[in-house]
Amino acid sequence: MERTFIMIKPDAVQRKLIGEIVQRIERKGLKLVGAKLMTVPQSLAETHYAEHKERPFYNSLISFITSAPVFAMVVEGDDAVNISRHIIGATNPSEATPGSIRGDLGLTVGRNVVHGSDSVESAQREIALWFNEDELSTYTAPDEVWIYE
Ligand code: DAT
Ligand code: MG
Repeated sequence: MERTFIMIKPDAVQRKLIGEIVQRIERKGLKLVGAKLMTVPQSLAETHYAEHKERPFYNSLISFITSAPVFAMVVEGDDAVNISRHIIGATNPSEATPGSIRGDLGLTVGRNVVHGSDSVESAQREIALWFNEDELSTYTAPDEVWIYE
């Protein structure tokens, strides 16, 4: 079973969208195995977004992500990385398909509601960065026989 890292960004936490977003993830059939509300330390934000260090939006991205609490999650399911990226939608909400989280809930790229790991390798890196092993739960949910063949 695959795991991915999803983070509800400060804009969506302030807009009281945690429940709406978690509901979409759960209704898809994905399973929460870790979750926490936290204010992001500068060093964690910089490590998380290290690949964007040279981009013009990097400084505003770091100050945004550290400006107010985020809701960090680890989500598990078959093809969880790919499916999560699909339900999150394109990076720019103006291009995100209606029905996706960004397509329905966001308007601008600098306030695009949610983060999701972009590959299995990124997911492994980000999960290890954001969560300790003892913050993650391994369990079987009773509806799984109706979600998986
Ligand atoms: P994603 O979050 O879809 O993986 P990304 O990794 O390319 O997208 O960029 C990380 C975040 O940086 C993105 O969620 C919002 C911000 N960002 C990306 N491109 C941007 C741009 N052109 N202007 C402003 N912010 C941008
Ligand atoms: Mg990315």
